[in-house]
Amino acid sequence: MDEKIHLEERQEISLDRPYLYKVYLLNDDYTTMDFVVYVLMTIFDKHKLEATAIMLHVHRHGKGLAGIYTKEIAETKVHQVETLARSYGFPLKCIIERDDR
Ligand code: TYC
Repeated sequence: MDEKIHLEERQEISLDRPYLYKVYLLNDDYTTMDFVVYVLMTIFDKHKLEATAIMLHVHRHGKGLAGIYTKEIAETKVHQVETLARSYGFPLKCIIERDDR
């Protein structure tokens, strides 16, 4: 009886709204700072000042938040970043983490 009530509560919460996913850029030694700023402006719709701040945060701390999206959009962003980076010969990497709620 207790278990059933608990399960129903969980279902109600999870149907509420989709999970969101954080997309992080990772630091490396080879991708240029200008390219990372360009990626943040073109793929993550940041203005130059914010893009520069995020890039410097990644450079100093190893990882930085580029944006928060639904799953499919987050996965598309990662693919766009890595495809663009490889086409310029950069090893830039991106990871996704499901947002807490
Ligand atoms: N560390 C790189 C450099 O010194 C710059 C950089 C910043 C690379 C952010 C990746 O996600 C990154 N050229």
